[in-house]
Order: sequence, then C-alpha cells, then structure tokens
Amino acid sequence: MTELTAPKSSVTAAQFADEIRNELKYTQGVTPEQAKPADVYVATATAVRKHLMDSWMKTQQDMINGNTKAVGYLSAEFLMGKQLRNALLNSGLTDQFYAAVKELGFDAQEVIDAEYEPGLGNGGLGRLAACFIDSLASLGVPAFGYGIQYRYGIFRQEFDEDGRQVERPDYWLTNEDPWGHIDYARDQRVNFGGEVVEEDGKRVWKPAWAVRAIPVDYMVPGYESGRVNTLRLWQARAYDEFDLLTFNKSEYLDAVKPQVEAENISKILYPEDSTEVGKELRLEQQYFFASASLHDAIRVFYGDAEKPDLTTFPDKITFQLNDTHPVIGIPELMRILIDEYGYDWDTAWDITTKTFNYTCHTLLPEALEVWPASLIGKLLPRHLEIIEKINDQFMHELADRTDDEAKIERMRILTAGENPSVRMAYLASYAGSHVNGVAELHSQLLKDVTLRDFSDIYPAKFTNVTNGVTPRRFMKLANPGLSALITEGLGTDKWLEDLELLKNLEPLAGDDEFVKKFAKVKYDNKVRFADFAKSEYDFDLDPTTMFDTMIKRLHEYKRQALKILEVIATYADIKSGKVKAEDITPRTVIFGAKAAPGYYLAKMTIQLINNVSKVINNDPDVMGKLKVVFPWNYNIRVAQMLIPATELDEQISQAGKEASGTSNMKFALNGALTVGTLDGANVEIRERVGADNFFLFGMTVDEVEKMYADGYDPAKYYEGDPRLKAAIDMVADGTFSNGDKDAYAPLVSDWLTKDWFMTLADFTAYHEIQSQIETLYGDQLEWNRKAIINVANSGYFSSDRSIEDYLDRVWMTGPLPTEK
Ligand code: CR1
Repeated sequence: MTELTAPKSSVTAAQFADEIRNELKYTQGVTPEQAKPADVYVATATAVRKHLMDSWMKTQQDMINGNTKAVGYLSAEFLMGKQLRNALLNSGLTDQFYAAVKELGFDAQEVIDAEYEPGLGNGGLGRLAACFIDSLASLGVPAFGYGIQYRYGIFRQEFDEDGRQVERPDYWLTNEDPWGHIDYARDQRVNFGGEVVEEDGKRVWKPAWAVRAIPVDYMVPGYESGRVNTLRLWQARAYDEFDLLTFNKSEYLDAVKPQVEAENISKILYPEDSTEVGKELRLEQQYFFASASLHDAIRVFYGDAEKPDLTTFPDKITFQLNDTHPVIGIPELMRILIDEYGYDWDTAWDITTKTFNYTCHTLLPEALEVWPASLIGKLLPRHLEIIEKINDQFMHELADRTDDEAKIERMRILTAGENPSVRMAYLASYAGSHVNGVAELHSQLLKDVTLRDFSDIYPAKFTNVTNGVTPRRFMKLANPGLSALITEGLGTDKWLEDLELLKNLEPLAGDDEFVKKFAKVKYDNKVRFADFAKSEYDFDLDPTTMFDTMIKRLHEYKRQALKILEVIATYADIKSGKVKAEDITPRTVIFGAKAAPGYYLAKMTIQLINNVSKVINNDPDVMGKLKVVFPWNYNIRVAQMLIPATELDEQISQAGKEASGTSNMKFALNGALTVGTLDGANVEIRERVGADNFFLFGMTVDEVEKMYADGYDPAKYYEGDPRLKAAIDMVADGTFSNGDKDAYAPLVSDWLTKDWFMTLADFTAYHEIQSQIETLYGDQLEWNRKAIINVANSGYFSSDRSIEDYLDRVWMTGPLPTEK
C-alpha cells in the first residue's frame, strides 16, 4: 500500500535504509537482525525527525526574526493519532520507507503498528486542534500548539461480559516516544496557593508550592510547505522529588509524596466531554499549562531580556483559547505583566485583550465552565483579585453602555451572592478580541442564546469559523484507494493542498465508468475494514451489506438511542412477521463510542447496544440481514479504517445541540451519504452537497424550542407509533437482558417521562427516512453518484480553509514569506 503521489524527498530508499540502520545501531544499540518491529519504528521516527530538523529550526528563526505574527493555540487536548505515516508523508519519505523497511527484512505494517496511539483528547475538540496544527504548518503559518503531555490519555475502553463499559488506564507513555523531545533546559516554574500580601503599596503573591513544567516538543511538519511548527506539551515534575530524610526514617511512601502530588497535574486527561465536574486538579491543570505557555512565548520572542517591551507582544503572537479550559490564561497574563514586568493595569489590559481570542465549542450550558471563586482563591489568590478587578471594570463599562440593569447583572463574570463563582466563558468573551462558534448555526445560536447579552453589547467581536478536517490524514492516509482515484479523475494531486479542487470531480458523477471505479474503491475499503474487524475484534462482517456507522462520544444529545431503537424496531418487525427478513436491505450497523466514566445513562446505552448486538447477531431469523457491532476503544486508528468503509453516516443529534461535528465532514469527503438533522455543520454540508444528496429528517431548532415551550410529553410518541412502542417494550421486557425486566429500567423510564433530547419525537421521521435510504441503496449506481457528489462538494470542509478563515477573521496574520 504505497502512496504513489507522495511528494518526494531527494533521499533514495537505499539511503533511507542506511539511516534506519544507523539509528538502530547508534541510538538503540541493536543490529537489524536483533531488531524488532518496535525498534525499526523508533529508528525510523528518529531518522524522520532528523530530516525535519533544518526546516524546524529555520521556521523558528524566520518566526522570531521576521514580522509575521505567530499563532499560539492553547488547548487542553490534542488528539494527534499515530505520527509515523503522517510524518513520512509530509517529509516526502513514504515510498522510501516502504522500500527501506522491506530491504531491512521487515513488514511495513508491523512497523507502523508498533506505534502506540497517543490519546490526548476526548473527541472532536481535541481532534480539531490536531487538524488545525497540521493545517497551520501546511499553510506555512508560524504556530505553536500548547497543551499538556498527559501521562495517561483517554481511557482504554473494554466491555465486560454483560456488555458494560470498563475503563482501563492508557499506558501510552510506557513505551518509547521517539517524537517528543523533552527539553529540560526550557522549563518553567508554575506556582500555586499561598497568599497575597501588601509590600510597598503593591500586591505581592507569596505562593505556597510550585511545580516544574517541562516542555516536550513535537515537530509538526507541513505538507509541501517546507515548514515545521511545534507542538509543545508540558509535563509536570516536582522540584523536590524525593525527601531523603523521610526516606532514611524508612517512611518510603511519604518520601515520594511531593513527587506524586506534583506529577498528578499532568497525570490524566479528564475524561469528560461536554459536561464538567468541578475538580481542583482540573483547575490546576488549566493554570499549569496556561501559565507555562505564556511564559514560554515571552521567552521565545524576547529571550532573556530583563525589560522587554511587552507592548509588542500582541504583534508577536496571538493566542487562541480553545474552549474555556485555558481561559485562566487571561488573568495570568495580566498578573505577569503587572507583577513580573511592572506594567500598569491599563497597559496590561490593553496587551491582554489584544492577545486573546476565544472559541466556544458547545451549546450545552452545563459545558461552560464555572469555577467557585473560593477554589480560585485557594489555588490562585492573586488571580482571584485580578478577576474581581476585571469584573468591577466590566460592570462600570456596562453601566456606561446600557441602562438595562438586569442585563448587567446577568453578565457578571463573578457572580454575586454568598458563594460567588467565576464564569470562564464570560471572562473570555469580555477579555478576548474575538469570539467564535464552530459552525454557522452554532455561531448564530451563540449570538442569539448562549452569549446573547455579550453579542448585543459587543457585536463586532462575534464571528463564525466553520470547522474542518485535514485531507492529508483523513483522505490521503486513511483512504489511499479513493485518493488515487481522485488524483486520476482530476489529473493532479494538488487537491491535497487545495481541497476545493474536488469540485472538478462533479461531472464524473455522470460517468458510469468512474462511478463503478468509485464503487469498487468503497467495496475494497469495506473488505479492508472487515479484515481489520476480524483480526482486531473477531467480528465477522459481510462487506456486501450496507455499512451504516455512528461514531462519536456517547451522549444523550447525540442520540445513539435513536439509532438503536430503530434497529430494535426493525428486529421486532421481523420477529413479529410484519416485515419479511428478505425484504429489508441487509445492513451492518457499526457503533463506536466512549462514555464519560461517571455518565450513568450513557454507559447504560452502551450496555444496551452491546446486548442488542448479542441477541440480534445470534438470531437465525435475521442472520445475514441485520447485524450490530460495537468495536470497543474507538480511536483515531479505528476511525481511519472505518470512515472510508462507511456508506451511511449517522449525524442524528437533536437540532441545536451539536456545535459542529467533524466526523460528518470526514464521512462526506470519503464518500458516505449522511442521514442527519439540521444541526451543527450538517446544515452547511447539506447546503453544499445539495438537498437531494443528503437524508434530512427531524425537528428543526425552532420546532424543538417550541416543543420545550409547549411542554414535551414523550409518552404521547410512544403511544402514537406502534413500532416505537414495540421497540421500547422489547427493551423493557428483558429481551436484551436475559429476561431481567429491570436491567434498563432507568433508561426506559427516562425515555417515557423525560427524554430531554426528544428522541421519541423524532423517531417516526427517522424511520421514514431510513425507508428512503433503503430504496436508494437498491440502485447502487445512483447511490454512488450521490456519494461522488458529496465528495466533490465537500472541499470547503478542509481545515486549511478553517485556518484561512481564522487568519482573516480572528488572527490577522498569514504565512511566513517564502524565499524565491
Ligand atoms: C462539539 O461537541 C464540535 C467539536 C469541535 C465539541 C462538536 O460538535 O465538532 O467540539 N465540543 O469544535 C466539545 O468537545 C467540550 O466541547
């Protein structure tokens, strides 16, 4: 599986083989005969890094010496996926790698498989950050990704015998990580706790404890840009790792206590997605990386200068706050400027507000972080003072702008009353230069609902940047077959840099020969996934059935329940004889999802899906017609296999709840048709691919709002649709729990009495659209024509385009000049 169109490095395969041999010998100390695939992987990664080194250093020099403002992307998550193939692609060494590894007597796939996937993100938000730094480098824009190198990334998901999710630690760092360079010499001190005292008329923070932040640098190579940016992830270490006195008294565990406490800060990625728990450790993490990153940027641009002119800071770098997680960086920059560099409040405020911008990724009010002021006061007493002052200043500013006192009260950053708390989204909206949502509908709803008061008062701050995905990883690497066909169809591979060129494929949707080739690529991808699913999960998948996929975090608003209820209803139809098994389109329904460990109903939904799968897959009445599989531990690697193999993509959230979605973009670009609601970026995808090529169903945002206002009664829908009733009854009667009628009682009761996300109300419409889908699927030529039209019209959803929009609308900067 070589990539035919990889940009070429001048290095030959034989030379590259020598480089790998050299690394095996001088870095790892093994001969090629002794080497294992994991050794070859590390040696290759080390060799690739060396290839990138000159460009990396040059990019940094040009950034520091030039006048192009850099971008600092502050994000608690970077869900990178495996690095090897991406780094090979972007350094033009792909073909050489396959040949060299063969020459050395290894199987390339085994070498690739030896890399352990870093799971430093929960879902869309973290993967978006990873796509964005790829695009920044590919466009040649100088940038840093700043985040945390979690010792344990997102948990490894397993299922127990009863189909329940079990969370296991993710030991990704217990093997060598050849991509990350630990830069001990560029560490930062991060302080916590203590008190603020008055000294010479100044407020002085006397912290109680500190941790050492050590940067781990990952190179981020651009595709065909010659530029290599930096992803700098911080590791927390103790200053006093080891208490020898205590140890000598034989109190061994106590002796390492300071180490354990400090290192806890970068120990685990919080496994929440869209819901928050107020955890002290989480605030520590946020401050830890925000503080270290801001100090690092000052170091990068001003060196060791004792009195740098930091009024130029916003011309050097602009910081994007990826959701509220890094928002504590706002009072931190104020503190740095005032306390460490002696600026007055107004100057500091001017610098700070010019430096930050904020992206909001949600519409769920519970996902907007709010911290108890008491907790901030305990961990960061000086920051609480600064936040109080920001709030006072804000209240005065508002009083000048509006007479609406209720509105002013609503907008408080620091809430009033006995136990005040700090609203991080409000702090970011006030202090940031720009605030953006991640799809048109989402940005509109932010303005109209979630941050309405702010957009009333500061309309110019608000903008939209629709999300995107990198075509390098999610087309070129994930789908070599389709990539080759596109290149053949377009006569060029330039589409990898300019995805809008896909538009020129559109006429080929009318060319039956091309459509058949496209169908063959899809079929081959299905076979490839079936093989993968067999070896990885021991699933037996039939690639002649429709592959119908729903992959995303398990959340009620995303409505995996809607999908599984439709599957159950179909099953019930067949069991009761209402529908003949031979009359339905044979389908393989594939789920991939992790649930937050404390999210009870989400975990119960996982258990239900697993047990529906057990019953259906073992029932001879539906054998070959309906199958449900749930590959555990869904991650980037599985995504790269599954998305290209999917024919029907499920984006069925309740309208007004999914901020954007990004798997919808990956699916459209890989030639799946989408069944979806008018939510998030679905709206824009449908606009572009055309209403005829998108399966729309369900209530709109306005209809949802009206139904909330009128009072929603899910039981009415249960009574009103016999298929829905049959499905829910089947869950309740123990069919999927060995006769235990209570097993899913909380879920059933939620559906019938609450159903906040209106799964039941959309059920009938969902079934109707599925019937249309089956009809169309019967005409394979027509189906594939529509799939090609989806590919051709989805070029807009490249993360390169998203980054260009950020450059124009938010960051006001661009690529480094290229030398001629
Ligand atoms: C949203 O739920 C969006 C991604 C990236 C998620 C999803 O719709 O595509 O962000 N939000 O913008 C999130 O994870 C914590 O919030």
